[in-house]
Amino acid sequence: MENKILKLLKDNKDSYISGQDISNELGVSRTAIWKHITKLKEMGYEINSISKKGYKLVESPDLLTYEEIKPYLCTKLIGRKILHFDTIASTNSKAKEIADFSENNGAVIISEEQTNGRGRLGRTWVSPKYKGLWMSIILKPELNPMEAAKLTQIGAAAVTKSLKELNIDALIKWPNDVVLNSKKVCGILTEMNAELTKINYVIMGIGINVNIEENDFPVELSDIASSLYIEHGKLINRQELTAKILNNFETLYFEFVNKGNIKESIDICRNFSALLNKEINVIKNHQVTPAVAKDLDAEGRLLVEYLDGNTEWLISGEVSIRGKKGYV
Ligand code: BTX
Repeated sequence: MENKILKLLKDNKDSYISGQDISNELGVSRTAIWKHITKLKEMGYEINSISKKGYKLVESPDLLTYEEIKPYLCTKLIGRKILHFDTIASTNSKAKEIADFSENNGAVIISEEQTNGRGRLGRTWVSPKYKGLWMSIILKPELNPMEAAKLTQIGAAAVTKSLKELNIDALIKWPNDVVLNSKKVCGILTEMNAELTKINYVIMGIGINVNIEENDFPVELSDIASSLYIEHGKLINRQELTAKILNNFETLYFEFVNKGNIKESIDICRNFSALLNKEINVIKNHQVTPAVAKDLDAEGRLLVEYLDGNTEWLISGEVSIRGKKGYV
């Protein structure tokens, strides 16, 4: 009901709308409307109320709700349903719970804060309140499970393309990080529930350090993590960024699942790779092997050449860059 009232207020943003008109439109009592307006105010909406005139929306808070993202959104499916939370353990975990029991293809879970944000291999993802973008997209593609790893590349391409549109030149650290000035500003966690030949669902979790300030990161991350704000020097509109990512993701994702075409995504990953032609460490089962990153193929695999001249195509995995700078 709050969303319906908000929509009416936004549709009438230059004038007052009376409680009676809202009540007639939505078929609920004026007392109920007053309660919902109070709730909206608690959420941070600034709403003027004048007796005999009604209500007028003065300012909206910086929240990642569907109502606030919608003006920038031009998707058909992805993000047309957004479940917004103020605080949650992990959007990926919530998305899994939802995907287990309902259709919800293309639905997006967003939380202003995660108390147990997850990275790969059980690692932690720091997710402070109101300053990042912590979201998970529920996908139910008709793909062979072997193809699912490519979805991470599509996610990374969508993030990088969106940042370019905001004049932020980020690079992709294959397979699942986006870096800016050699520091990690985004991580992607793709999780799948599948049978041998059929995907039940994929959860694409995207975490972006948007307007985080230096002292929001724990000290142990200060050398490797940064935010768009720290590196770019300007506060970013999180609602616009979220919509851009969903818009770009949908285009690249539909191209792949409907037409089998992943070229644009791979081109973005290759053209904006933080790894290609660099000396890297390939880390497998805690074993670190120096190599050079040579190429990214049409399947999204990374070609590496080891010091003994042997080469290997990596499907996904852990790599770090050797050399002057720590993380990349
Ligand atoms: P990853 O395993 O590649 O990276 C995790 C590592 O990155 C951590 O061990 C830590 O060193 C570092 N790290 C932790 N927090 C941050 C941060 N905010 N910025 C930069 N570096 C950090 C990458 O995993 C995948 C992360 C996905 C996060 C999203 S958020 C929405 C969704 N829900 C959820 O629980 N996870 C995903």
